[in-house]
Amino acid sequence: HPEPGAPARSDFARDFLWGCATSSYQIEGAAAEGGRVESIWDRFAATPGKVRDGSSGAVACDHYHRWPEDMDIARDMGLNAYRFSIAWPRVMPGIGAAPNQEGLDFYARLVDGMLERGIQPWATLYHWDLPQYLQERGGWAERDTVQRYLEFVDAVTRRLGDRVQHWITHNEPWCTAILGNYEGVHAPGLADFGTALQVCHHVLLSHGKAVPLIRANVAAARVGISLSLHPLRAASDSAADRAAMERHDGLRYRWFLDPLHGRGYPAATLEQVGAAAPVVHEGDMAAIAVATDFMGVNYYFPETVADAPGHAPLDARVLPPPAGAETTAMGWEVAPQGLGELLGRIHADYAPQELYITENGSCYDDEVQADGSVNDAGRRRYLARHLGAMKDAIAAGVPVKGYFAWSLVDNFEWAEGYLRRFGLVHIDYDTQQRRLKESGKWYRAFLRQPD
Ligand code: GBH
Repeated sequence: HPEPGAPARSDFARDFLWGCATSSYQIEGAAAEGGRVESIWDRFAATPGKVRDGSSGAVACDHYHRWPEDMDIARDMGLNAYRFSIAWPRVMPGIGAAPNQEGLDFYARLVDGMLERGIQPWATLYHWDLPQYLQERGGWAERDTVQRYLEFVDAVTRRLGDRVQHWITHNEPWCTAILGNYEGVHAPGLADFGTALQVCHHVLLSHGKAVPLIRANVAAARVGISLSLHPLRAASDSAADRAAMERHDGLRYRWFLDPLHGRGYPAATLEQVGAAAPVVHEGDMAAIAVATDFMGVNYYFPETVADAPGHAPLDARVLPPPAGAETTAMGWEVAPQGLGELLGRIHADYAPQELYITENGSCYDDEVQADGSVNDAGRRRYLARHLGAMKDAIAAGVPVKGYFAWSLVDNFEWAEGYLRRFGLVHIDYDTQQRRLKESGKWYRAFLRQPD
């Protein structure tokens, strides 16, 4: 199935990375095996009303046991990189306890499995599964959690540093902070803006302090962070909507990118958040501004922002997609040009040496046909068009060096449970059967083109 206007692999550099991404809690299952302890997501999912279908990641894709099959699929698709995350509760069973060797062994086997298949491992160190025992002590709102994170990172990078060169300290700190601690729609399900900003500060600080630690443990380490970002539009040309967009931008984009690039928290936003501003110790901002090797960008859709007096915290509101816009089953707008806009802006504002699309993907209500095929034409087209937008961004001078589709397999979509599918590979949750969707076949064909 050719996609009209889609680029060819040969339009990209020979050493360009082509991958898929996943995260531990969303795919592993085996929640009570291998010495793993409870995470905040186990607790949150067990709380009635938090996950839409009442499900959890207890079994998920059973990747913990089925990873060889999953890595075979990744190799057969032609991926040369794979982004996964490491579950802190598998590695650190308690405060003061020694690292759990069984947990580390699992990731060592997984990484060796990738290397044997010619797949470069990209390890994310935090994709939202904080040990519950740390949440009992205040979680990320507590400064001590930074220290606990560093112990975890130390254990992991000592064990895997001889075979994993690429490390992502955090996945989407905005989600950790705001969805988890202000909107309360993700674990730990809190709803306090000051807590959320303190969480955010400690997450950024833990990133900054982890970078030199990773470099100390890993020869030729390449370290970065992945942010969830949206290009923004104002709902109208009115001064009020444009000002609302600026306020939203201050918290959604600059609150992360400015401190990571040595500019501190944006002054206007600091003023707007008032008493909710985080406690910052001397030296914190310098630690956060540590030089990294790349910026990871997770892009899904653009946001339209309107002035909304009284809409906490910043009198601004994100509107649904414009009437007539093409959307996915999540209701998210399909806007490939938004990826180009976003990349161009980051490049213009901060010029990171290298950029990677560490997530990009779409959700559709996929159904297995009688012949076993899954015809996800929408996702195939989404993928093809976003690769096209990425090609254009590179031609315009943005140093994008790799692309990871979200996701390798359907998985536990957080508060949406198993109702939402993002995989290039379909999972039958009754049988755990894997089936390459049409989108996955398209990606495979794209990757098999002569480069
Ligand atoms: C990613 O987050 C995650 O890293 C990944 O684990 C997840 O499975 C994947 O996307 C698909 O969702 O949430 O109502 O406030 C994407 C994060 C989703 C963050 C949309 C902002 C805005 C709407 N973004 N979200 S809402």
